[in-house]
Amino acid sequence: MRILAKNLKAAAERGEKDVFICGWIHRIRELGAVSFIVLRDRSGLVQLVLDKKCEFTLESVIMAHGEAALNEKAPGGAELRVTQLDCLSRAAPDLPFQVNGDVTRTGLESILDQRALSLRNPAVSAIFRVQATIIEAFSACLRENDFTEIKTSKLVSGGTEGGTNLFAVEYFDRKVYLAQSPQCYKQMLVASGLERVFEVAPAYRAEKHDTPRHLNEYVSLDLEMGFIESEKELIELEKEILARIFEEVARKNAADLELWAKSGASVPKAEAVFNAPVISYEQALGIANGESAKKNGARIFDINPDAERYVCEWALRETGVDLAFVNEFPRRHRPFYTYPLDSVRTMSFDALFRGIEITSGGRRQHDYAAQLEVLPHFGIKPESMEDYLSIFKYGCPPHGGFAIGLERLTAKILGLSNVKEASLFPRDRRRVTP
Ligand code: AMO
Repeated sequence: MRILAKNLKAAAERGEKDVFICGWIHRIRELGAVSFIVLRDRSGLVQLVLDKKCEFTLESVIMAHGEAALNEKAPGGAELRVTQLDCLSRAAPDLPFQVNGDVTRTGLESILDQRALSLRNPAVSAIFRVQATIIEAFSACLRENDFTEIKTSKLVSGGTEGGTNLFAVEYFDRKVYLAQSPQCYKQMLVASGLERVFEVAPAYRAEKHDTPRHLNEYVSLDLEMGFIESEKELIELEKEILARIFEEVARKNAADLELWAKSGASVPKAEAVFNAPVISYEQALGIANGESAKKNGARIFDINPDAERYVCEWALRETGVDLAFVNEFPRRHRPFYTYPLDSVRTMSFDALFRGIEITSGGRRQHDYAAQLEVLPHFGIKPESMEDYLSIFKYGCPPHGGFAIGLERLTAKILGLSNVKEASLFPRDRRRVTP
């Protein structure tokens, strides 16, 4: 039976004489009459020793039989002394991407243009193993808290997060749009009686700018829950979720974090997450201006990317974790569905992690009359949102929720400099392939 690279050492310790292993040729080194082949499979790298020249090209898919032997110098502490080597699929010799190279020295465009090959690089695939753990931990934590997983349509009739950034889609004889978020649907499903829901799905933003923090299609980790009084309960829930995600990544992805160690890959400890500061928008502005003044920086009037960075630097210094929750955003900065705290402030929050906003959320307006009154101030005609509004008309509990950007969280855990690296097939203004 086929064994994986990571299990070869155990096979060697058991003295197994006929081991069978399959994978891609990652590297070949010839030393006199002996070839050392590094084979790569989904579990990692392993050394094969062949007592002749290797006639196959890099990235060919091979199948090897042989004897497992301990060797401290080999990756993983063992090697396979090959008795039979077969090629399952021969790779053309003109590889357009150096799969076994150092991707931190490779240009982003080349990594993305050659996605099918760049994903074979262990550091690149590590990004998506970490991402899978994030999704799994997010979902597991919510299921344990009695949330129901939902999947909502991505074809919608209008915007939710500020009307302009929408991709139009031809839909038979009319125009519809790609959903900017599942906002209205998740609220509807709370009101439907499910009470607690979560969704992991793509969200679309037709933003024209090209920045290291924006994608036109990103994965949103969304949740919504009924019967809350304020955003503070949501912040506590997000701390629980983040602590769980970090714990699981530390446990399951230690080797993947190691591959990005030079970029600063790490996860905060759970205790640190629970101690992360919660500060108001006004306090955050004060902190950001204080930090900016120390560096002779410009005055900051809003929680912009500079402010996000400064607040995280401050949080790291003060509490040992570069995570902070900023609440009580002014009305003018939040969408129509946000619940007011008073005439100026709202029960909303952002989570800032390692210098970037990873989450937005808050309590929602659930009062029908109040929501009707607010809509025109956002340039929205109530008639255009009848389905959504009917949830408030016919009995909706106080509720709220938030969304975490998957790629931003992944990038910040691993120390990636551009969020596109954390998207399998990123979409930006120019890129729609591969
Ligand atoms: P918001 O628009 O702030 O809120 O998005 C929530 C989180 O999603 C991520 N994000 C993005 N990531 C990459 N590229 C983008 N263009 C992009 N836009 C957003 C960020 C951000 O913090 N409906 C609300 C959430 C809620 O209140 O429940 C919403 O979508 O990490």
